[in-house]
Amino acid sequence: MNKVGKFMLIGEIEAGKTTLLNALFGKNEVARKTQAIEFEGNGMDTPGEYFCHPRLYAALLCSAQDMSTLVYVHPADRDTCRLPPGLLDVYVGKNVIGVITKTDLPDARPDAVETLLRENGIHGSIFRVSNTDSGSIEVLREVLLGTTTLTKECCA
Ligand SMILES: Nc1nc2c(ncn2[C@@H]2O[C@H](COP(=O)(O)OP(=O)(O)O)[C@@H](O)[C@H]2O)c(=O)[nH]1
Ligand SMILES: [Mg+2]
Repeated sequence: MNKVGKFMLIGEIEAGKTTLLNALFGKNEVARKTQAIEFEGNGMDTPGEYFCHPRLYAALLCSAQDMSTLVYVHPADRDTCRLPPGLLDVYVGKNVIGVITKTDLPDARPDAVETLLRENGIHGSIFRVSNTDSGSIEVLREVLLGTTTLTKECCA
């Protein structure tokens, strides 16, 4: 069993990372474009660029060093995944979980996205959220901000 501890949100630009972090911490502000790493409580937000450009992977991995949990964020309406194979498995012993955002969109396909995430190496729990559904945020808040312990399947 692994504690969530500090967690880091990673994923492509516009995946909904900043909106999610704000919602988790009850901040009602509209997400600005994330230009640098930002902290909120035990959570870390990262710019999508870190994830999209191979030359910036080092920055991402460096920031991930102190984190116990890596949270890969992917929108429900995007059916491609640019997660570089093995990137999240670099550190042994971290929890690697997935969050599918924007499930409220009319063209959301969360089942297909969940399959995509599994194919791309997200072995741990996968949560589905929408910022229009406070219940979905509450479930994730319990996991990331609460005292829940993740099961072994979440460990890379
Ligand atoms: N419909 C919908 N839009 C969302 C949701 N979460 C985020 N967005 C929108 O998606 C866009 C990108 O969000 P942002 O949090 O900045 O993404 P980031 O680049 O991953 O940090 C913004 O216009 C958000 O308002 C959601 O659950 N549903
Ligand atoms: Mg952002």
